[in-house]
Amino acid sequence: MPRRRRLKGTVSTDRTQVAIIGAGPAGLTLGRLLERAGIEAVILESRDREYCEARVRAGVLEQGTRDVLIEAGVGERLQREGILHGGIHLQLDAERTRIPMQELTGRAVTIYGQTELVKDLIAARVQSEAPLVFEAQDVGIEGLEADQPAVRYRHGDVEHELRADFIAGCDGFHGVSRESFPAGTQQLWQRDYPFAWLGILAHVPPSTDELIYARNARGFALHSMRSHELSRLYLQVDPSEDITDWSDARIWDELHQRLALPGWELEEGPLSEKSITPMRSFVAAPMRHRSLFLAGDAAHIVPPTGAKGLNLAIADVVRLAAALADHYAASGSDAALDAYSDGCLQRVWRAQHFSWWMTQMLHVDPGVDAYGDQLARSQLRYVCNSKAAATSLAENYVGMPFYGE
Ligand code: RFL
Ligand code: PHB
Repeated sequence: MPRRRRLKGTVSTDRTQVAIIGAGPAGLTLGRLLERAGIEAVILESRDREYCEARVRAGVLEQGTRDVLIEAGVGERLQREGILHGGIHLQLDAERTRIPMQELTGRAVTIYGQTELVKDLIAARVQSEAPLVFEAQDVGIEGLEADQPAVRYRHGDVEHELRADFIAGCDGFHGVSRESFPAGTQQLWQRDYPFAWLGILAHVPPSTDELIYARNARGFALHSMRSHELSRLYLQVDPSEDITDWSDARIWDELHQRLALPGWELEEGPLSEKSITPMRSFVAAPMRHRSLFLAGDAAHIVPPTGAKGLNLAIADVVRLAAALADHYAASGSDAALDAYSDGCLQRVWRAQHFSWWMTQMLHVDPGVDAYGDQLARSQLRYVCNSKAAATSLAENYVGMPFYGE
């Protein structure tokens, strides 16, 4: 735990119904859903607004996620600028196959950057003047065991104590909320992968209509996009790679080799973002301890190959908001709060399996023997050639119906 600096005498005490830690997709969406339900909440975020709005991460929204955002009144730009995709391309060596997801499942995904989504949610909260504190420092949770939960933080020179009925830990994988569970109250599952993703944003129209997930002997590559003008591409690299060793020319050369297809050209453009992200699977359960509820990356991480992380975060908070609404309703039932963790975890484990499965099928694992390599290639070929296998992939990719749908 970080040491809290006590400042001479200035402790400001506030009260709210739900204290939300973290203004990522989970915290901001929860704040919005609670606001619509007439439940008070304060969102505390350690970073500044510019940083939160600039973080480049996810880009694929499940239909359930899209529907929730529209329903919550923050989907206006998403509907205007988001690009609906009814399929993805899977490529093995120089063979590319379209998986017609919408045809197979009746559902589609929307391409819309997490950055844009976060901007929309922040703008909506600022407009409604609901409390959102950026640069909240040394955030810590107290009073859980005594059922008098409070979040302590420092803002500028003032120490704050925010008392709440409930605390929502939406502070991502490196946040403080999960650490506030007493020792021994959570079970953890984790798997690290022997590869990472090098991601770029390229200012060039995408060379493809729909995403391309490609595997060849050199490794995995993904051609995604953010708009009709902006491409997002990824390369599988060793986790020990240093981004400074990857010149723009080297990245494009590798992308050309991994995405190569006779008669198809990958267009190059200037890069504005370049980073390497390690890949990990992680689950912490239960997702609740007394009045503290975890949501999103604070409780679970998936490798991005299945495009599930952001969508899981939204699915969690939809369930949490509904459960809190039940609690505060005149009838006052806590059944949904009690069922929160188990309910979330069913979806979480499905997404865990799907993300792992996509990852091992599409990446070249340096630790796997030649036999294992052939199994992964055979699985990919099967998905490309069997309607039953393709339907299973598509059903997971577009996402299961949301709670309450
Ligand atoms: P976030 O987004 O990490 O937000 C947590 C927020 O909490 C703040 N925070 C604190 N605030 C106060 N006090 C503290 N002590 C705090 N500690 C942290 C942080 O500053 C931050 O603002 O978690 P959240 O809201 O759960 O959202 C999860 C998603 O961001 C994540 O799952 C996705 O980005 C994962 N992901 C993808 N998900 C998809 O569904 N589709 C995709 O296509 C997809 N692509 C991706 C991805 C993640 C990637 N990276 C970089 C890991 C692609 C990549 C490359
Ligand atoms: C992205 O556009 O950032 C993206 C798309 C699909 C994935 C992961 C990331 O599976």
